[in-house]
Amino acid sequence: MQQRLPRKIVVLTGAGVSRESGLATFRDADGIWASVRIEDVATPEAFAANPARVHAFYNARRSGLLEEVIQPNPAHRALARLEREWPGELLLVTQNIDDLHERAGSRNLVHMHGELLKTRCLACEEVIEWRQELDLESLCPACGQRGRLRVNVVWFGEMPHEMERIYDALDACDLFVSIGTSGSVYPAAGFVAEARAAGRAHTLELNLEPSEGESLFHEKRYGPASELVPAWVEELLANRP
Ligand code: BJW
Repeated sequence: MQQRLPRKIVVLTGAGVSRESGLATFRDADGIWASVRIEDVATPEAFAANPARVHAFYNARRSGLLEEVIQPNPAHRALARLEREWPGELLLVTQNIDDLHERAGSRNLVHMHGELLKTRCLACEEVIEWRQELDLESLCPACGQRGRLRVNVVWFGEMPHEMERIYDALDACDLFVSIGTSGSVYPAAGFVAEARAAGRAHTLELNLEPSEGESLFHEKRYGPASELVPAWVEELLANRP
């Protein structure tokens, strides 16, 4: 495993970590972008042109996420265990908009692409927990305006959340681990280079197959996240100081 024992770890997760919980990835053959066009649902322009279509897309994904059968898998649970038991610092950065990391017990977590179970009011900017459907008449509980709520996710062309906190952690980390992401969407795809740039971080990829940034990782393991992640966490904790 890594050359020296890390103290500060940054873990980046993508859709692959939730695949075995029953949530679709984006770019796999059976992924979301195989049946829906990005430019129809995942840009601010798409929302401006056809908000009803964008609401319908996220309403379906929200109700899917809330189905009883969708639960955290061993990869989510292993990362929560690592946060509880690791004596150093751990920041979990997820590109996922689901809440499976929280349900598994992770707390030091950044949702850089937002959260499906929250809405944001375009009139008053309030971010509110939201588990029901959104439509053109939805009322903002904070300011009382109708039709100004949007799902609190980050679309193409929008700034991901908490970037300063993420880059500070990347610049200081000893170990960067990327799990279940294709490495095709920036800025997340650039995190491995950022973590290496300070000259300190060992970099590890855990994925079903080599990602686009595969050559930038010192170490790579390929297989399902539900197997790779618990095994890696077990190994790391067995060697803890
Ligand atoms: C398994 C598995 C199992 C399967 N076990 N593994 C030209 C060059 C560079 C950049 C740009 C450019 N033109 C435009 C840009 C910027 C643009 C971008 O990156 N475009 C690219 C397409 C080129 N990015 C943006 O616009 C972002 N904002 C931005 O850049 O702001 C400016 C800025 C600059 C610098 C610093 C700071 C800010 C915003 C991006 C928003 C992305 N939004 C989405 C939708 C969110 C809401 C929603 O969910 O609907 O986020 S798109 C979608 O892709 C979603 C995901 O989070 C994201 C990443 O996907 P992910 O997670 O990697 O999924 P997949 O499907 O791609 O991969 C899954 C992987 O899992 C695969 O490898 C499988 O093999 C694996 N897997 N089963 C383990 N069981």
